[in-house]
Amino acid sequence: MAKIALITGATSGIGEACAHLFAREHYNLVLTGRRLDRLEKLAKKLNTKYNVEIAVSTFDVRDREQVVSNLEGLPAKWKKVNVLINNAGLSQGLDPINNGSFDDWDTMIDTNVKGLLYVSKVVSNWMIEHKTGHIINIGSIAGKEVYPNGNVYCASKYAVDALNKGMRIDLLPHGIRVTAVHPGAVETEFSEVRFKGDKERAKKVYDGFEPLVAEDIAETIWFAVSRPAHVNINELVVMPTAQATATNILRK
Ligand code: NDP
Ligand code: 8X3
Repeated sequence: MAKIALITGATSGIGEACAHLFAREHYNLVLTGRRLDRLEKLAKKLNTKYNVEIAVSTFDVRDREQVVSNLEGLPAKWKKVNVLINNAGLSQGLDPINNGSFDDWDTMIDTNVKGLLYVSKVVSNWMIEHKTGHIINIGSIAGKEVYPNGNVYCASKYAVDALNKGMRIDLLPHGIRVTAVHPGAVETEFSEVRFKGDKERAKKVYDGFEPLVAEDIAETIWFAVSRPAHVNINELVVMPTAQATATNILRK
């Protein structure tokens, strides 16, 4: 029977690249995100290309009721999830702490921390019931070091780092693997979202060096998932060659 991967934030960037890669590897997929049109288009494309089964579930990870009702509402066969990729996340703004927006802070904490928790609680219980599973948490270099004006986004990703460690310990008795992947700069919609649609400002983030692409992170995730069952990669920090730290980037 084909394995199942559930991917949050599959409408774009790293999540979408993971959907392609896991479909290529013959996984059936549960694709989630808020933009239904994109999920449906992606599902159709992958189904045609790879002949895999795909369930689409549209919800906002910040909304606890929506998360629980949508996931628990899936038919039983979709709850045998082998791989959960906790990828949905975002940054909003890049401001000093005294100027930050309350709304931006709420959005980042509610999405990156609380959303990840809501999904993880539901799916880890399915994994415990089926005595198998692998949870991939997408952290960030921002969860390993704090950079100027990164404050709350960094705090949310430090929380992901801590939760990854906590999950690893708590799920140990159940044989569930837990891995964090912490990327440096990946060119996706991330910066456009951070700068609220300011494409010019977003483009400048990647000026003068070769950033990672979403497929680089999907391949890294696949490396962790495809290790033999007795191997758990606890965490991986993956950077562009031109980026040594969050702020140390070699630009031409
Ligand atoms: P994108 O903006 O391209 O993708 C973000 C995804 O998250 C989208 O599919 C979006 O779907 C989903 N998402 C955001 N908010 C919500 C929400 N409230 N409910 C449900 N889904 C949501 O960015 P990336 O692919 O780059 O980001 C993926 C992850 O990687 C994030 O956790 C990010 O923090 C992390 N990361 C990114 C890096 C980068 O440089 N790009 C570096 C390090 C980490 P939709 O809008 O349809 O709901
Ligand atoms: C995204 C990478 O450096 O913009 O998590 O925080 S960074």
